[in-house]
Amino acid sequence: MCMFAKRRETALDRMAARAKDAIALFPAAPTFIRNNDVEHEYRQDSDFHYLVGYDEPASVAILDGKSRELTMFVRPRDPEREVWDGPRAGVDGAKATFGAHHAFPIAELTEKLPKILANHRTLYYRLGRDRAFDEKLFDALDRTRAMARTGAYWPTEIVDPAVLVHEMRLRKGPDEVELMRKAAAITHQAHALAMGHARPGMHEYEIEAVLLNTFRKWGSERPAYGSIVGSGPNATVLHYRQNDRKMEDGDLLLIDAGCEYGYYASDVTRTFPVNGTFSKPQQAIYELVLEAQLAGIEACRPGSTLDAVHRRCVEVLTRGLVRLGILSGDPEKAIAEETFKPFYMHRTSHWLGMDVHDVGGYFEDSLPRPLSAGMVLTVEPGIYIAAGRTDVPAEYRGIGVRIEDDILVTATGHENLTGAIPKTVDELRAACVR
Ligand SMILES: [Mn+2]
Repeated sequence: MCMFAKRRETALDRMAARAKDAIALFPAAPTFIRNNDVEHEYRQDSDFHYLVGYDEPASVAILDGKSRELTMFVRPRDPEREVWDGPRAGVDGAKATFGAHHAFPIAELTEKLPKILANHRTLYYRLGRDRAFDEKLFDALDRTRAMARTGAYWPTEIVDPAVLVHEMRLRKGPDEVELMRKAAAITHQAHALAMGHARPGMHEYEIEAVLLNTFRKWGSERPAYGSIVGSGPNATVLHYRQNDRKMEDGDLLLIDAGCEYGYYASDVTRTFPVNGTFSKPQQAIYELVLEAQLAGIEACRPGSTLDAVHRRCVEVLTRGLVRLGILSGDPEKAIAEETFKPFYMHRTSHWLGMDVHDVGGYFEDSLPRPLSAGMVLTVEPGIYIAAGRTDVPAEYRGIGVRIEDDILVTATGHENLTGAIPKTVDELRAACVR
């Protein structure tokens, strides 16, 4: 049985465990106009791809919990359109290639959906994400309710499929880990080449070009998110995206970039000197962030939590900031009172998978969720000292450092999927050889 069929079986088992006559409906990602008649690049919805592996727009996948069958509504074959846009799987392909038990042209959805929804009590559907599709569903539900006169019943409960599919996606199976390893390997290449390439006088976008070129060259479909290439003071801007500054001698360069491979993301940050050599204050900040990151990674094991990982990073960073004279007073008090926040204002981790900020609950009954084997998270502490902070010793102003790796939780601890990308001061010196 193929990977997607297995996932559908698991989803159906989970549906059956919760309600005996459930049905789940997953619309494909909508298309978006970029400008005039040009669309944004299309990427299938992650849940849809996870369950079906079918990546065309204008489609709907329906899992029937009673019959345990997959019904698909898809774009029909259209020789004239296919001349322009390329081949479509069509109705026959949905059955032959993607395992649908029933398949129809998408134009028949309005007519057929009320009857498909009938005689199910629970409907799994994510409300509020695609408002245009919500409207279609409301109309169908209305018509299903009108069928009550004929003895049919209708879904009286709508449940967010997050409790179904997102919990499955949170723990990665071997197939998924394999794809994440591949994404990590390509991202490794890209960061290493960027380190070897950067020079004072170059623009940030030239380095972005190296990253994107490397992603595509090794078969990545696209970056997993917009690449951040921030030099000098731009390294202190968390979501810097212009990537158009001319890099100067003495700058640090912060690169937060990762590719997507087979629908799985990598998410890596490295910070290194544009001229290959850290200044003393830069190195002091860098080694502090590295110490915090290694402490955070060390805390990744089954039973630990994202909160515990964050706490470890905060402890190391705050004590270091006091040691360097950037924060004053008692370090434990600074931790308790969160006076580190002007220099470390974000959380340390997020889930990683098909989405760069991946799905899956962060809390269980309001408590931080224990880590377990198969979860993948980032560990990405940083220190950001804005150039204008006159309350900080002058030598540290304008320094921004973040270090981020992708950590797979294993049965006994963790595996750093991106740990081979140069990271220590010595490794960076070697990678930046001029
Ligand atoms: Mn991240």
